[in-house]
Amino acid sequence: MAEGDAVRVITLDNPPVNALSFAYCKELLAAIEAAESDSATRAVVIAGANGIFSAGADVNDFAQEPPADAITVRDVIGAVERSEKTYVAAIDGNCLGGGLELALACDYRGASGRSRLGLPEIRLGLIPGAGGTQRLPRLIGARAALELMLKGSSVSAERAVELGILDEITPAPVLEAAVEFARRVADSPTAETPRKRRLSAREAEIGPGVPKIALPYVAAQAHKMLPPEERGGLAAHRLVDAVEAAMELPFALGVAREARLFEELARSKPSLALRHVFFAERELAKIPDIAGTGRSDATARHDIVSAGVVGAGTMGSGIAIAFAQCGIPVTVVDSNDDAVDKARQTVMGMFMYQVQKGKLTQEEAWRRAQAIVFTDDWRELAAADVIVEAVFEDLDVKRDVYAKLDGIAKPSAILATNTSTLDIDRIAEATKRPQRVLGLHFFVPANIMPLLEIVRGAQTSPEAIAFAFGAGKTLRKKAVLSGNAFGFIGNRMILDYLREAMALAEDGNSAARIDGVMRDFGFPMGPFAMSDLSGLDVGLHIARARGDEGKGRTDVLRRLVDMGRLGQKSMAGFFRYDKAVGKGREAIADPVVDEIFADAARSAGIPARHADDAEIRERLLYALINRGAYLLEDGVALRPGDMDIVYIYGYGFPPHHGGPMWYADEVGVDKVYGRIREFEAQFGPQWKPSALLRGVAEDGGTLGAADARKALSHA
Ligand code: 3H9
Repeated sequence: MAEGDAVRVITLDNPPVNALSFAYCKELLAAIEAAESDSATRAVVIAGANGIFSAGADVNDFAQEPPADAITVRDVIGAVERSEKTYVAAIDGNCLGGGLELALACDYRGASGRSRLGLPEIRLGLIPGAGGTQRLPRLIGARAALELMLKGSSVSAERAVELGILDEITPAPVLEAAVEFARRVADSPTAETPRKRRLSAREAEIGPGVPKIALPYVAAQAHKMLPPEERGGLAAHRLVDAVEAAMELPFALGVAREARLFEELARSKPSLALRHVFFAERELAKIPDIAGTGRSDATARHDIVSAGVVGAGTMGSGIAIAFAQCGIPVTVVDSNDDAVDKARQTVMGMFMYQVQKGKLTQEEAWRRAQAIVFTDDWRELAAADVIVEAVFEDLDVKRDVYAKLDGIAKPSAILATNTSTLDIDRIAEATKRPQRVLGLHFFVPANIMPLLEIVRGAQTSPEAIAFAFGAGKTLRKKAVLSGNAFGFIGNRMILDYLREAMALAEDGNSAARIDGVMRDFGFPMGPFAMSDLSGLDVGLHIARARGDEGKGRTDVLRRLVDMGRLGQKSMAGFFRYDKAVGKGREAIADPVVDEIFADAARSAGIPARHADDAEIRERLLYALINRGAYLLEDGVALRPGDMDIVYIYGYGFPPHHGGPMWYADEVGVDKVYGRIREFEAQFGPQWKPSALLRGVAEDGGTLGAADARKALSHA
């Protein structure tokens, strides 16, 4: 199947994911040109090595201006488009972004049943930029194409056939079947299987039964449903523009329009931020001093056969569901019958809800619920590979649990605590195997929130950390390593953020306004609504654990808790809630709370002081950044990107701003540092800037590029 053969196979082979980098596209173009110049070749099959068709263009290439002579995926696709030979895409595995765009330029597309296809560019703040926005609407209609590209998620081969993206699911081996098919088409084309089927030659339709005249209306509707450009919607709006071009313009002009929009987006701040998030996620599991972490090794180590959970409270049942929904049987130990009854209901309720939503079949829901066994017999934990303790947040209670587990768990088991405030080392001391003790800090609700902090104690072994990353992968969580320090990464940083929110409210700026400013920045909720959601009693408990209660400027938090205003769960906290408004989840401003702040401020002698929106935003975000820099300095966090992932997946930080540490770089570390110095002078020592931040600011550098030790040596 090489030179001289009627069907030539070109295999995409650029490990690990056959990314279509400039360098690789040069090779690919040469292979296509060789096929084109071989008169014996009548058909070309494009397939992929490495278990994947292609993950699309190489995202690293967008970081810099392409060299003038760069060969891009557009050039490769252009060559396929111009060819008079038959091109067949033989897809086996993921076929994404530029990879799918290449397949769309082929005349036929077949894929194995395990394949997944999609145009995920929107997740990188981009639009498909190699003809995808022009060919897909011509293939499946503008409406369906837009829906797929706006979601950015991939679809199964089966769904791709239904949508009309694929011609068929090809029986294995895909390549042989594709070669056979290509030979048949090249030798004896029919009306149904002609030699050429260029999508560029077709007209795009909106969708079945929708006349083309409705285009302006459909486009206006689509724009209306999207978030504003400045709040994360930039690429989505450009995508609608590109699809409109597919409907209105001849193919060549549409493709040129798409390319212009793509290049503009590739340089936009949201896309830079989202590409940072993409790579930061892939860095998470790479722990420099731990063999067995990182991509290939971590995947080899997540073989959890069974899990255990101690404590059937909200957290314990959420963690049990998280394991069960990933197919891992789990034993939950609790001797409190009421707690177990409630947990059983929670578990059934959760799986039934998924059935109602059409996400699970009745049988699957039943099977998953059956995978969770409740018992009061601790010995049933003996076989578990990992046991997560989720009992009351009290050191003595937890130490007792660990002493007991030590006598029951098998020697290889990982003993994980879900504490959010306690010292892992003090907990580990209660066992004879501190090297197998670590923190697995889940976020509420544990079965839904995608973040998991893995907390490394002083004696936690590298193997235990590698195992925990494997467990994170199994649980489909973004797992981030944290040092053993109060609040770990996420909660430690949030304390500074909440400190500033409280101080601003004590100055007479309303909670509703402060929350509104942060929502405008892109958070789904502001600091006060977030506190209401997690529970003011929980906040007070953390303040007490830290010995902070009474150290703040006022006692507003305690007053609210004393009044029974515990947050959303009691229908009142910093806001009030009404079952008739947003199902009881919508925060409604409450003048009573403004009065409590005013009264507490009067008692503490705090004068009223208006802060404008910019100050509110800066104080909250720069508090996060300064604390984040301290955590880097102290080695609690490994990389700025790790903290960005914690904030995006755990606290709703808007991804198009890249996370707090990326945002510092976007604003300019010198500027952030300058404002922090001003806040220090104006508000006090809580604003003392981190030495790392100072070093980076003085160097004129970025946190992303900073070597913490180098920057510190300046300080
Ligand atoms: C595009 O196509 C633009 C065009 O429309 C227009 C152009 C003009 N580039 O995720 P993994 C690396 S935009 C560079 O751990 P998995 C990744 O960093 C692109 N590198 O594996 C990692 O490196 P390392 C649109 C990439 O099995 C390694 O590959 N396409 C790319 O869990 C393994 O990745 C996308 O957005 C890339 N495109 O998941 C698809 N993709 O080992 C993005 C991966 O050094 N990719 N890498 O850490 C994915 O969704 C997943 O990587 C995939 C595999 C599902 C493919």
